[in-house]
Amino acid sequence: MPFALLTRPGQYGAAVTKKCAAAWGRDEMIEKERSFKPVSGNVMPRFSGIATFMRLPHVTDYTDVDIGLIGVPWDGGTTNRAGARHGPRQIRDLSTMVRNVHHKSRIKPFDLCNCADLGDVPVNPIVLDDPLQRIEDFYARVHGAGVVPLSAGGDHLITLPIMRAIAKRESVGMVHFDAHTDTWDRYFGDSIYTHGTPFRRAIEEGLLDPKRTVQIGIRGALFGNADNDWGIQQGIRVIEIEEFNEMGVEAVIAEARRVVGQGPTYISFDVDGLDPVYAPGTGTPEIGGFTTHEAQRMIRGLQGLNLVGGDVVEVAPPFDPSGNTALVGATMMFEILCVLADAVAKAG
Ligand SMILES: [Mn+2]
Repeated sequence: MPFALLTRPGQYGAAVTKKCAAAWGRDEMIEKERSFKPVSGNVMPRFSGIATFMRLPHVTDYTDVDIGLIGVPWDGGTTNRAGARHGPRQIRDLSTMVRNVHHKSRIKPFDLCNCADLGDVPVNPIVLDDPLQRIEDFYARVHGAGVVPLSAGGDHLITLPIMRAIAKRESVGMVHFDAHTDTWDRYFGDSIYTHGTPFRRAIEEGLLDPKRTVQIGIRGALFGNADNDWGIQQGIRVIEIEEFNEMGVEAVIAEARRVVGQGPTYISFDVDGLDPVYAPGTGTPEIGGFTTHEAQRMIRGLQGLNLVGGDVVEVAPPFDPSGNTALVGATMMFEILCVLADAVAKAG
């Protein structure tokens, strides 16, 4: 095994559970089956232990895993302010704030599905082609094992090799939260792989169905009109922030659901879709974005869709000494996890 096993399913087992239940009488303590469950903050304090996503067991054997939480610490596609390579580690740290039950939907993702931290993709920070292949290979193994991926980037280019691994046989639709369309063509002459181009490449490669894609929160100055017009010409439903504000959250949810329909759908959440007052720690901030709570409501509104994976990208800790952007990223991962676990459980 390439990695040490940090925590094992069932490591904090029935004996500990019963003892703690007797001491505190808490409901979550008397669950019989602790495999693939987060370590309770009432067994091991939330600030302690080795940080994994949402305090889940870290596994390298994917047997019995339904949803895999994966870090992709790579920002080699970044065209301006690098730093998202540091995202997964700080998101793991801040994800210890997450608990087990969604307060609004009452979804219990860790009861619905076996969730685990599958670790980080062992990327190469020096070059471009090699890490794209490494990411694709990692996700091909995950997908081949029947595990649904929920990822933490990394810059937005990571979504392209993820789609290469999971959407080869059947293209996916996408609900895409972002300030930018990421369907631009090329940078610096002939560079076709950057964090501003993943979805043009994914459409060209037949991985992403533009007619089942909705982009929400788009804004910011362009290099040229073609930056945004190309995607619209392909059939993408682009909801710029001005239209978002005119429509309101409920109408945007209805429109997103109409666009993606019941086909397989991926959720991609770029934290720069949020206003930078909520997420300053990102490489390409654009003012005038949606709020954290609007984002939470929109993700919750995707419950019941045929969801096949998701990611939260562009958290760049060096630009946010407070760490709040990573907390936002971790919380958006939990929001996505809840609707994803609901979908995976119903798909059986
Ligand atoms: Mn993006």
